[in-house]
Amino acid sequence: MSKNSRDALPATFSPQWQDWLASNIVAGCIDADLEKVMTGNGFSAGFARAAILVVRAMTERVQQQAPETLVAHQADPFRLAKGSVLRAHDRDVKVVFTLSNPNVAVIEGLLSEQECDELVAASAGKLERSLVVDRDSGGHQVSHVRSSEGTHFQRGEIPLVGQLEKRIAALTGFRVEQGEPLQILHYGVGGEYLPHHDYFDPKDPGTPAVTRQGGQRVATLVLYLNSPQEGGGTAFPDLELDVRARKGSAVYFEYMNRLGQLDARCLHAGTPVVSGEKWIATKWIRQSNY
Ligand SMILES: O=C(O)CCC(=O)C(=O)O
Repeated sequence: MSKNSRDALPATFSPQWQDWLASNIVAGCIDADLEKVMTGNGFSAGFARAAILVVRAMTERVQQQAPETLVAHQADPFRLAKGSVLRAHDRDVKVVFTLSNPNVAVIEGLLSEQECDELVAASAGKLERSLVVDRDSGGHQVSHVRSSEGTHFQRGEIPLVGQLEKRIAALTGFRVEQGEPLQILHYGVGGEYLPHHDYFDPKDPGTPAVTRQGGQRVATLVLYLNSPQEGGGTAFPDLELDVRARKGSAVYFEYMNRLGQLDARCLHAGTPVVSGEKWIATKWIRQSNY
């Protein structure tokens, strides 16, 4: 068999699926789980096995021949520079803090005060207790880890959400379609979200189910819709970083690099609200269209 034919991918295997496969292989997923997701998305088992074989062979060859390209957490150059004022679709925003490796940025003025109030008002009547992903089944459940209530807006569900999604896409470089529905959260006094990762652990049995649509999560933007009186920031214990919640500002962080490696240092927590209340909007971004 010639070198080229050994590495040939099935003709109808899209670049998005190739990226999804390569990044999950690098992240340690086993063939049976990958095949399950692919067959669940309409590929035949034979096609899935062939694609997995080819992409695994290519990925492993890169790992052997160019290990320096696979150094854990090697960040891509960050697009956001501290101090810069950027045009985010229809609004100027200011980057007030950045960290590279992992890429983290704090951005001021992503929403105006009036826009924050509008999102809160549109959410207030439909809040429900927040859930977390069950790591075994991929389903959702109530947990003490997360004492907030929340709701979601589908992409573009109301004009303001559509506008915000375009701003986030302009800033992050990810497509609007890669975003999950916008989550709105409300925490009362004592409310918090204990330290967690937003990505799905490749070793968890429930992960293939939650990554079937859109692949792994790659980045998060947490936008503060009010300024709590005391407490209620976002803490990154491994980065020794505490972000203060300020109305209209956001913290953005990336935890998957181009090679599909996940960065555990993006562990983060919503710290307890000491007085007042806290409102945020969270946008989780996936590897491919969600
Ligand atoms: O409440 C916060 O500041 C963080 C929220 C969060 O971690 C999340 O929505 O994933």
